[in-house]
Amino acid sequence: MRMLNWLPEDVSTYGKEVDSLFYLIYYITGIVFLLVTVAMIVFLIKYRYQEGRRAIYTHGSTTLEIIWTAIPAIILILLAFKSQAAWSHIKMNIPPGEVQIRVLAKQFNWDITYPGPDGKFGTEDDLPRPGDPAILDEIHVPVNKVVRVELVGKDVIHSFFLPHLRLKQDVLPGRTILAWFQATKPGRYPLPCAELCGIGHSGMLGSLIVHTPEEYAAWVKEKWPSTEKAQ
Ligand SMILES: [Cu+2]
Repeated sequence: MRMLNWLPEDVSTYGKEVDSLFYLIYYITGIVFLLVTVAMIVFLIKYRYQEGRRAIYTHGSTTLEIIWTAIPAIILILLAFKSQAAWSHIKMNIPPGEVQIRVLAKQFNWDITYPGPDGKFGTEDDLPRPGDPAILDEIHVPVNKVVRVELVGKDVIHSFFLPHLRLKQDVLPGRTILAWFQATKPGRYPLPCAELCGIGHSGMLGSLIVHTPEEYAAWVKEKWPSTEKAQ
């Protein structure tokens, strides 16, 4: 089964919840696909043209129809119940977050704002500072900390996608949508836009840089040199 394991590396605290659901659905559909294919090949051979055999007409079978309707319906209901817990954990109960970032999605960049050491947006220590150029397509976060992301859309619908963090969230103009993640491994991970948003969509690719605690402290010190204490 390892050969079927083609998802990107999971570096998210809730990655296993998402992956186990994905693989459950993947195996169910895979088994059904095999059964249907085998049945089709068997029927092709068994009912092929034979000299002197007459075709028969059948109205079908009510019992069989009930069975093949009921089984998928039951599977669907079980999957709905099983995915509810993950949905509620990842999408409904957004934790306050030890680190905050705001991401403005626009054609065709991720425009990042950091709240600075006070953890509040709209204050003097925000980055970028007034007059500074925008910070585009690079998000710096520490490993093992809950990161809360405020997603704001400027023009059209975009989708904030961190495949290694198992997070995908649409970003809509005129709305602030909250998301969160907690990375378990330092590294640089791609941040593509997952919603076709215009001519430059394929170039709308940022990076998430997950730092070790030491690296992150150094990064914070570089950005906010005057503050002693930083988050
Ligand atoms: Cu986009």
